[in-house]
Amino acid sequence: MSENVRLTREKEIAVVTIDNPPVNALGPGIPEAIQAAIESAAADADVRAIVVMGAGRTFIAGADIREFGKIVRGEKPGRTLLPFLAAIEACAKPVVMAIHGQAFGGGLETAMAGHYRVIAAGAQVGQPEVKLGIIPGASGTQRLPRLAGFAKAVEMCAFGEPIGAGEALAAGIVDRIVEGDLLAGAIAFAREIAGKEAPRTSRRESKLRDHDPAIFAAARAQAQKTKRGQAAPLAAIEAVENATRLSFEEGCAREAQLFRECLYSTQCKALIHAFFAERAVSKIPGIAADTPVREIRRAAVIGAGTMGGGTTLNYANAGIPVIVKETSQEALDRGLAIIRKNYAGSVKKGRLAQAAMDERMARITPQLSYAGFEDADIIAEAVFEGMALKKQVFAEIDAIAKPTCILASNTSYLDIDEIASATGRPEMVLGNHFFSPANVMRLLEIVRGKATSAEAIATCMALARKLKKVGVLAGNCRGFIGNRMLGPYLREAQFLVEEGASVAAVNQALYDFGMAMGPLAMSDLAGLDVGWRIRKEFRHLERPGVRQPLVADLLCEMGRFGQKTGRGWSQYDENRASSPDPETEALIEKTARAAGIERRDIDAAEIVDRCVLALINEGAKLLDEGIALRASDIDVVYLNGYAFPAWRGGPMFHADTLGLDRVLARLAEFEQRHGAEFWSPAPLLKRLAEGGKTFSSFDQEAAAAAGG
Ligand code: 3H9
Repeated sequence: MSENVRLTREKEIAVVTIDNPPVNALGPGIPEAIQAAIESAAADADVRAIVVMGAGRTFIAGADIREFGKIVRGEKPGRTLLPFLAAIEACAKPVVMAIHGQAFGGGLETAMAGHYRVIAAGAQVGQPEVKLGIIPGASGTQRLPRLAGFAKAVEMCAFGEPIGAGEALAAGIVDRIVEGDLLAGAIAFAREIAGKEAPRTSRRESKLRDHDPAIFAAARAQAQKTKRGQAAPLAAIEAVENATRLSFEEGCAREAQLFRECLYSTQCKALIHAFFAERAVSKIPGIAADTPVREIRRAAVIGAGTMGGGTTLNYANAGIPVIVKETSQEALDRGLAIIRKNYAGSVKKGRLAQAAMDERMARITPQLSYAGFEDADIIAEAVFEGMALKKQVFAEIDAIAKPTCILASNTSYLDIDEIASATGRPEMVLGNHFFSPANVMRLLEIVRGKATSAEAIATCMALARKLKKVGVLAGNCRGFIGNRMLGPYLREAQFLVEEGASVAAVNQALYDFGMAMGPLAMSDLAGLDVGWRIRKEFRHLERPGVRQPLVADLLCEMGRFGQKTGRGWSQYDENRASSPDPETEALIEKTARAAGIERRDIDAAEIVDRCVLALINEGAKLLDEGIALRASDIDVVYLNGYAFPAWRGGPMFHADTLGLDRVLARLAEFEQRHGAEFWSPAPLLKRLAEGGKTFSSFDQEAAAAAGG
């Protein structure tokens, strides 16, 4: 048949097996080969029904995403899957799709073109295209409402979350769940239906009758809220809604049009970049894919504060027994109460079963001593951010931990090598920097010290996956990748208010850019005392005569730590709703005038450029210094740790979108107006811009040089 599609026989049932690793994507030639196999089986007089399934880990993960960029760049012609799907549906013999792993995107569209679907108990189906900035482009928005009704179809196409086998059965998307051997179950099912008239999804009408307009209005409202700034979810809703008034063929034609509009958008390019960036992070030059990885069976966490508690939750959620240690019973009780409250909240919202909460709580051992630490495979330190304390803790755990135990610090700024110097095993010491709230944010920065072993890094990368995080390797410097870049970003936000922008205007401009919240709102949420403590730690490094933000320290001295004290950059009511704080605004103005800072009107475009270009310029310096391995790693950090808008692809991809020559020109303007100290362009950025290159081309060249 074809290298990637096999046709075999189980007596009167033909079996078509798609074998296109890693995920059976519908790359070039695959749909054609599937169609040829089905047609050949149909032409065989001895065949009564046909089963289609995937080899390996999944059914079909969708269209081949790598092809989209080539189509948009004009390197390949665009193609439609509609004739392929129509041919499956038109098959004279019943076609049973047997789903395991995932039937996603074009995979689910293929499954729905079959006459029946059976599914393995643990499998998922979904139309995740919106996560890539597109919509289902091969009849998904028309077939899904016909099988599952409008409410389910809108939910799946506009928000992209997959559903499990049970939900798919209840919705009418699949016909049977197979427990045990899927192929055997699919063949048994095929024997049952052989000879019966095969239902065609495109001709089903019953579920189309119930089209309450409220479904679409509610979905649009939800998309404006949870997918703010994104075009694809709204296009997906429109495409599904078309099925209320257009024929199947007309609906598909309009869907194809909307699909194309999305495909050629910058948002799609950015989201596809984000997809591959997330998968590139684990490829680390110099660390072979087969580097031995230690299994983390037991963990211990030191500190039950915000980060320690979140880290403890991460381990317990991943099924890893975890000890959490504090220095006083009161702190321990407080930490445990927050953990319990967190789980109870999930139970109340129906996201977690009570039994699962009990199981997770049972994995957590709270205590005041180091008892049991000798059995831990990883010890995660999450004590206050101070070098002296960290070194003391590391010396203590070094004395107790087994030789193979990884010693991880959750420090967000401090020198990993200096921390490691307190131990006799610097090769086992690294940073595991979670982002607050640690049980929610997906980012885990894995910070490599100069002695950290490949094995410790590989183990933490694997651990990140187990904890359902994205692990990104960072070099050792003050703030690593994320927080080092955050420094200039927050600095500019503060300079802008000193120069005359209001706190609300700065927050609003960045919110409108797509950030989950503005920079000063974020500082208020994190707690202004956190930065205050860090500034004190590093005060000796401040250079005399260099401009420093003036107001944050004053707010802290007044006990205004942000949301937790009700006042900070803004003021907060008991429901944490913010409003401008006239006293803070007056303090900013008075302080700025006293320092001789000229006050002026500043528009939103300048606010965004000052903050975002500061971020980008620092990112370029990190790349040049080798702190970040790839520009795309920086994007992954900002998308998963700082809620940078995914549809902009991350700060470095955004810079490429703006054009590095334009970025460079704007940096030069700022340099002239605000001085070279903060605005001299990173040498790498300058080199790339002057060479007509991009951060993406920099990554590609680096990968090629590393042989990847
Ligand atoms: C679509 O279908 C549009 C349609 O409407 C039709 C339009 C005409 N293509 O994630 P993993 C690669 S749009 C190409 O690490 P996991 C991935 O890059 C598509 N490559 O594994 C990685 O490569 P590498 C809609 C793909 O087990 C390797 O496979 N579908 C594709 O954690 C393993 O991936 C989606 O959006 C693809 N479609 O998760 C599904 N998918 O090893 C996207 C994966 O070189 N995929 N790769 O780094 C996923 O959600 C996950 O990959 C999946 C497996 C759950 C399938």
